[in-house]
Amino acid sequence: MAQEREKFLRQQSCPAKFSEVEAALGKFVEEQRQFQRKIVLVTSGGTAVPLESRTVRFIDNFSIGTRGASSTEYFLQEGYAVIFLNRDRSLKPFQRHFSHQNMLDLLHLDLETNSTSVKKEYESKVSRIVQRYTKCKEQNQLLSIEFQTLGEYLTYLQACATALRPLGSNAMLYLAAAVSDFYIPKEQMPEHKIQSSDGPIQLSLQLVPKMLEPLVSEWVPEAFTVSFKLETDKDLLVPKAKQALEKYKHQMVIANVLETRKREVTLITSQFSFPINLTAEEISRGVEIEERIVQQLKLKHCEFCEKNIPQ
Ligand code: 9Z3
Repeated sequence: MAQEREKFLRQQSCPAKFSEVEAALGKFVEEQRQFQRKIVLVTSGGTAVPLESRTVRFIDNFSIGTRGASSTEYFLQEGYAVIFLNRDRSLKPFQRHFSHQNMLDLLHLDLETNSTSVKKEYESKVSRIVQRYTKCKEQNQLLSIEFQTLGEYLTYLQACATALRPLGSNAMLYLAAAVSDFYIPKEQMPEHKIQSSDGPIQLSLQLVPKMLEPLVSEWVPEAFTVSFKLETDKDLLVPKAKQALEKYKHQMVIANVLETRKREVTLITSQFSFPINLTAEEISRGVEIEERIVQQLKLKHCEFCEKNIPQ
């Protein structure tokens, strides 16, 4: 198993910006340690699996990174520094509130002076978001790292986890990215674009080695690690989540079903199962389930730190 994992990681080409990212990570972690801030690594979005070396096509998944981007905002609000390892073109913290389309709806044009301003009814919401964003920038609380492919994601995941190691129990990992279970090994991948004139294609995908195992046992063993379990069959969800917890021996699995993930999740540890459900009224008021998740995690992480004095 360990050999397979190492082979897989070795096979991945080093992301173009790897050295730059590694240096930024080291600097960020050191700065946050000086401020005695806890750091959470939030992973977010889907991982693309290339079909060709010079990639035109890839296999992707549904995730647009709502969970990761919104959780990041709530972690920042709770005083954490955040390393946001996210898929390119997925949702970003703060920016997500201003999609291209709703930007125009937010603005009022004064025809006399030809100037624009935020419409009255949106003023308080917009200023709240801008205030939080400004505070997080001023305090240098957020480091964003982008990936596109599965290989880039796993390479950066290892680098981020390793950089967090000196923090001991003050580090949290919140693994919300939707990680592909299947990939095409380099030696089986055509270099050039697959030609449709060659007829239908048959793909043979290999299993991606599970990186949660070395992450928990080697890369960052003292951290508070939270993974997500996603299923479409709700009867499988809790047993699978418990299985993952037993297998990888980390601190928590957050179980969610694809269709209901924005209103229902269950936090599962070796001691308890804690459901979080939003009511229809809360949803209509714009409450986000990530706010509740982050509140619970902050408490659990504090208890964890008290039991495991950081270095
Ligand atoms: C999740 O389960 C996330 O909650 C979602 C968030 C991807 C559903 P969105 O980006 O969705 O807000 O649209 N993430 C983890 C999914 C995953 O790949 N889990 C693996 C598994 O279930 C284990 S690490 O086997």
